[in-house]
Amino acid sequence: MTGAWIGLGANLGDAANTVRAAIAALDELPGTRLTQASRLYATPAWGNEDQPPFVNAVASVDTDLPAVELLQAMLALEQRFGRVRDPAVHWGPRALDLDLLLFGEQVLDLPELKVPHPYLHKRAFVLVPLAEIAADLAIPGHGRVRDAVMRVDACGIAPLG
Ligand code: PH2
Ligand code: MG
Ligand code: MG
Repeated sequence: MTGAWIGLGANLGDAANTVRAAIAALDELPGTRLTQASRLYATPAWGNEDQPPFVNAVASVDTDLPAVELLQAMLALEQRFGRVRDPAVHWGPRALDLDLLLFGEQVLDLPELKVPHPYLHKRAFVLVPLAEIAADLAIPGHGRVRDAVMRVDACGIAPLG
């Protein structure tokens, strides 16, 4: 059994409802139990800024799945919630994005999966919800979440009212 941390994001369609439903769906994955979920946050688009704001959240699960199988199950969930990938647009708008942020204390560098997520420590839209539920959590190579969140610009990020 491994404790894993998953970032959720959406900025197409009814993003808040999609993120809520996706959090619930994590609990239905094989061998997997939802353990915690942050509130939902409205966040300005980061990286590719020319798109609508996002709804973001972070959840944790306990899972019997190996990391790559959990990732595959997450990608299948994205599709179920209407994700269409446009290879021409990097970091473009999406109906649902599920990112595997941390998988226990494992460090993985596979073609299809890097853990910790390579941008985790740079993204306020992940660190703010993560700090809400796991401020003491260590990010391998980057210290604790509570310290990492102080180093990013959280301007414009607010819990959904
Ligand atoms: N996801 C991205 C790129 N930019 N910005 C916000 N606010 N939230 C996201 O989830 C997000 C983003 C690529 O996955
Ligand atoms: Mg992402
Ligand atoms: Mg993704």
